[in-house]
This record gives sequence, C-alpha cells and structure tokens, in this order.
Amino acid sequence: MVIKSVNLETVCGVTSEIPENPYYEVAFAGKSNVGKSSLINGLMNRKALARTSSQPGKTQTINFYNVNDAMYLVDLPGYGYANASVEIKAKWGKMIENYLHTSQMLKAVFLLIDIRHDPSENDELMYSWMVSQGFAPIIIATKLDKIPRTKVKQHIEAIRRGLNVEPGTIILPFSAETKQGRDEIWELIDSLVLPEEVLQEMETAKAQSGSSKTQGTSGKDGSSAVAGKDADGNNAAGNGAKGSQEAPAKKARWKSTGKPVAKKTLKQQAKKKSKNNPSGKKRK
Ligand SMILES: Nc1nc2c(ncn2[C@@H]2O[C@H](COP(=O)(O)OP(=O)(O)OP(=O)(O)O)[C@@H](O)[C@H]2O)c(=O)[nH]1
Ligand SMILES: [Mg+2]
Repeated sequence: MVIKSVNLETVCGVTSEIPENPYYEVAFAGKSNVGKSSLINGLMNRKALARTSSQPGKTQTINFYNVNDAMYLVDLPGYGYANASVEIKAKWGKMIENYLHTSQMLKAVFLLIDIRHDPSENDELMYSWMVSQGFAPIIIATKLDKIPRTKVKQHIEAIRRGLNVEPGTIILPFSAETKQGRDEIWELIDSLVLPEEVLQEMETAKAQSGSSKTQGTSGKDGSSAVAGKDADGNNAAGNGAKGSQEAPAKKARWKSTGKPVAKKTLKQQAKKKSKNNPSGKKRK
C-alpha cells in the first residue's frame, strides 16, 4: 500500500460502541510492550501517530487508523500488563473480546510476539482463544533487530512450537527500528483488503516496471503462506498463496475514495516530470 493519508479516526474506550466502519479492518493484538503501536507507525510511515512507550500499558483504548480512506489498522490494548489491577485487566480483555466479536469489517487479526522470547502463557491463551473463535491469526515476530540474523530462524521456530500454531500459519519477522519486514506485511494486508482489480493493477504496474526480483514471505522463516480468514470464512492467503511476494508496486497511487488514481493523472505526472527535466537525463 502506498500511504497517501492516515488519520486516527476513532478511539474506543470500555463503554464505547464499536464503530460500523465502511472499509475493512486488520487488527493488531499482543501483550503490552510487544510493539503493536510501533508496528502500526512503521506501516503508516509515521514516527509517533500511534503513541508508544517503553512502559507497558500505553495503549488503553481501541484505536482505528484510517489509511487512504481504503482500510483501517486497529491498535488494540495489550494484555498481560502486570501492573494493571485485576479489574482493569478484565476490562481490557472484555474490550478486545467485544471488538473481535462485534466488528463486521475485521478481515484479519495479527498476533504479535517478541522474537526474543518464547511465547508466554498469556500469548498461548490468546492464540488458542482466537483460533477457537474462528480466527486464523497471522503471527508477527517483533523486535527483529534485537537478535542476530543467524538466530532468526531458530527463534521463529520456537514461536511456532510455543504457540503450537495451526499448520500453514504465517510468521513474519518485523523490526520497527529497521522496518525490515514492512513490505511483506503490507503485501499480505493488501492481498486481504484490496479489491481484486486493484491488486491486478498493482501486479500489472509491477510487471511493467520490469522488476524481476521475487522474495518469498515464506522464505523468511520457511513457513508456507496461509493467512487469515476473509469475511466469508475462507482462508485468505491472497498473494501469499500465489507465491508472489514482492513489495507492492510503487506506482499504485490513491485518491480519497480509495480507488486508484486514473491513468490520465499518472500521465500528467509523467508529463510534469519530463517538463521539469526535458532532456530526460539523470541529474548528477
Ligand atoms: N528495538 C526495538 N524496539 C521496539 C520495536 N518495536 C517496539 N519497540 C519498543 O518497545 C516499546 C514498546 O513499544 P509499543 O509499540 O509502545 O508497544 P505496544 O505493544 O503498543 O504496548 P502497549 O500499548 O503497552 O500494549 C517501545 O519502547 C518501543 O520503542 C522494535 O522492532 N525494535
Ligand atoms: Mg500500544
């Protein structure tokens, strides 16, 4: 997804009603401090639109970030925050549960696990609860920059074993520091939320740009590519299943309706570019 606009559109507290949004949502769950808000900032190319903190328990509401008037990234409060009172923990748990049950537009749930550590009991409980509710959570292993490259595979396998994930579950490593993994996550989200014709336009643009590199999401950790469920309950592997794992085409542009900008506009942009640099030569 090429980011054109982002906006914190709705903030839900314990007593708020879950909004009936016009676009698909993807939600990010995980224990406090695992990096949910940092990941959302990374995806949106923003430093601090989603508030982060080294202290756990920063996000205490459900925050809906409208991206390109085309979809929402949903930041959930973290669980397992040791300092929260039993009452508060129960409230946050209820909020998350209520959201996951109520939202009609939720397309996929990402469950974040710190790549450095084996999943906690709370992580295991959350994962198996989500599966029991009919979700197929996609796992993101966060804080990738904190372990040596040579250990990544081993840590991903530890998460796979620790959560006892369903066969075919995707586990994508990500670092909010280096943004490694960002393109793969966006590609997966695109495949889940964008209409088929837009995805095809992106494919075409990519083919036209002459890019021939292919980098498998599955290649990162050796997992096969099966993603979350779509609104009809089907497995939505999207591009993952097709084995096409390149970064989204840079040429795709968005206007506020969430539809790609007409070709005319792209042509106009090209014209403007050649006007600014009539010789067409690269500047030194
Ligand atoms: N090195 C490194 N630090 C990270 C990464 N992601 C998050 N952090 C740090 O981890 C801390 C927690 O990040 P947040 O994004 O606030 O975590 P959260 O899951 O939203 O936490 P809650 O809102 O409490 O549930 C912050 O100090 C971040 O800077 C990462 O990929 N690498
Ligand atoms: Mg947060």
